[in-house]
Amino acid sequence: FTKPVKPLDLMLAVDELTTPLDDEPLRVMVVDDEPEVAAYHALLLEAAGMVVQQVNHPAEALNALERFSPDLLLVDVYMPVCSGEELASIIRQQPEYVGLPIIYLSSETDSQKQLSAMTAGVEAFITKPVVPEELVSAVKLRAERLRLLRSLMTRDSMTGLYNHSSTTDLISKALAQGYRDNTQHAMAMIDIDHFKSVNDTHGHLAGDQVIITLARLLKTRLRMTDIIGRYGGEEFVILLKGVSDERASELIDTLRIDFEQVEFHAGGARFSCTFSAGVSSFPTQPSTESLRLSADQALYRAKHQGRNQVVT
Ligand code: GH3
Ligand code: MG
Ligand code: MG
Ligand code: MG
Repeated sequence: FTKPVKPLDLMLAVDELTTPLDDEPLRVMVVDDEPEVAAYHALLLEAAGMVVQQVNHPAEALNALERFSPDLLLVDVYMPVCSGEELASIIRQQPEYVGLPIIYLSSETDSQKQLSAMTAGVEAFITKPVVPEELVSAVKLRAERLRLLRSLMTRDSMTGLYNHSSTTDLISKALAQGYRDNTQHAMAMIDIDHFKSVNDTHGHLAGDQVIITLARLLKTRLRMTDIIGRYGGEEFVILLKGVSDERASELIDTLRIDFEQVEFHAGGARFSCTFSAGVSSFPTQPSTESLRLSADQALYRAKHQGRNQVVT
């Protein structure tokens, strides 16, 4: 939390922010009835930097999917209990796995059988024994494509932060977990002050730069596990996990002071900006909606009392 950030660094690091792909290793689930074969394929993929989960019984595949949440599924076609084809069509019936890439491993070269597997929702075939580079590149290509698609759907393209709907989804999930673990969380709602006049005076591009810079500040100074979303145009919602509202207010206040000191440049002019914030806490506020409402009311008071302040 106390990582110091020089204002200039904030301005220069924008490229990093707008890259939607994260550096988390790709996750692959290998389903094969033969443990040695699964282990060999896992080894090849792990050597290429991926995280692999092996499953030897198709019946375990669905549960394992939910726990492991892979970016790709590598399935052996011929398994005694249930064929890879059957498994693929069961998985494809679950809405959350509609887009999950599935690659078939098979010694089958019969094109008719391959076609019927394709109909079950399989994306690609790899013939056994695999050529290691072929396996790795086929897996990588499709898993990365899914990552990109997912991030396009959940991230705001200008700042790389979560967009409105994924912010709400993630917060709701965090609250459900919060009930199970009996933990407290705080929500902060941040809104840039007099932003219309920034646009009017310095232009829309300068306004964008301010938004990107604030996003960058939030991303570098908050924890990886905190949920940071661009909720609206110049409005941000943050879920600070495991902290009280007092602690959250202190933290957001240090960010407020840092942001106030950033000097922006536009067409020869120099200017600075401020933000106001409202903070609410869970489980005092028991739902995403009531947290948001309470933070919004606090934000309203912060604006009303003169802006550039954090109110709980
Ligand atoms: P207040 O202190 O009360 O928040 O005043 P404000 O001027 O910031 O008021 P308000 O929140 O209503 O205005 C937000 C403005 O932000 C209006 C809109 O034109 C501008 N805006 C929204 N999204 C963007 C964006 O992506 N880029 C730029 N440059 N401006 C944006
Ligand atoms: Mg087999
Ligand atoms: Mg606003
Ligand atoms: Mg505003």
